[in-house]
Amino acid sequence: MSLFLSLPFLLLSVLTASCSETEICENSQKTCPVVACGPPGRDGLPGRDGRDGTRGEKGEPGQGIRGLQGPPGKMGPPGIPGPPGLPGAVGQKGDPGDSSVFDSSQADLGREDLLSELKHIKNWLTFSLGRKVGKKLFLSYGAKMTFDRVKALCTHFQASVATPQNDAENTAIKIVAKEDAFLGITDEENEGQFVDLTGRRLTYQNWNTGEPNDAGSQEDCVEIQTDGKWNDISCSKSCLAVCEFPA
Ligand SMILES: [Ca+2]
Ligand SMILES: [Ca+2]
Repeated sequence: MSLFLSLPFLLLSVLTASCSETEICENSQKTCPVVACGPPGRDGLPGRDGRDGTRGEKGEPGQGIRGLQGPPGKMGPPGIPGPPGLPGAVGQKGDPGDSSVFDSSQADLGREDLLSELKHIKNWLTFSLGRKVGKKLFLSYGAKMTFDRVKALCTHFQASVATPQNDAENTAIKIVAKEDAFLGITDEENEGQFVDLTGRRLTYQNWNTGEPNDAGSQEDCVEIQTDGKWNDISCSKSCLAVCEFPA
C-alpha cells in the first residue's frame, strides 16, 4: 500500500485519539484547571511550628519507683522556751563538814553576836508587851480563860502563872493585865490557907478589903483587879492569862 492510500487512516486514528482525550478534559474542567491534570508533584517542605496550646490539667501521680530521700534542709530558727520543769527529787544528805576548819575564835565571836541579838529582842518584847521586874518578865496572853487553862498555857510556854512576891511585881502585873487576871495562888488544898503553885505559903499579900471571903464556899482561886488589889474567886471563872517568864 502506498503512503498516499494510508494517509486517511492515519488522520482518522489521530482524530479518534485526540477526540477521547478531549472528553476526559471536558469532564474534569469543573474540578481542576487543565494544568493540574498533570502528574502529582513532589512533597513540599514541612511547615513552621504552630503556637503553644493551652496548659493541660494536672495529671495523676505516677506509679514509678520512689526516688531517694534528699539531704536535710537548713536548721530553722530557735523555738520559744518551754515552761520550767517540776522540782527535782531531794538529793542525798552530804558528808559532815570538817569542824577543825572552823576557827574557835570565830565561834566565840558568833556566839557573842547571837547573845547580843537575843538581848535586843528581849528588850524589844519587854518594852512593847511586858514588864520586867528583877529576873521576872510578865507577859499577858490577851485572852480570858479558866484557871486550869491558864496553868496549862503558861506551862506550855515554859513559864508559870504570874505570882507577885512584892509590890513592884504586883504593880507590873497590874500594868500588863489592864483588867482582872488570875494569880498563881489557891486555897484548893486547905480552905483559907493560900499558897503559890509550888505549895509555899505566901510571903506577900495585897487583899482587897473584906477578901478573901470564899463567897458561896466556891472561891479557891485569886484574881488581881485593875486597882492591883486581890480577890478570891471561883476557879471556873474566866480571867485574863498573865504568865511570868525567867528573864
Ligand atoms: Ca476558898
Ligand atoms: Ca471573894
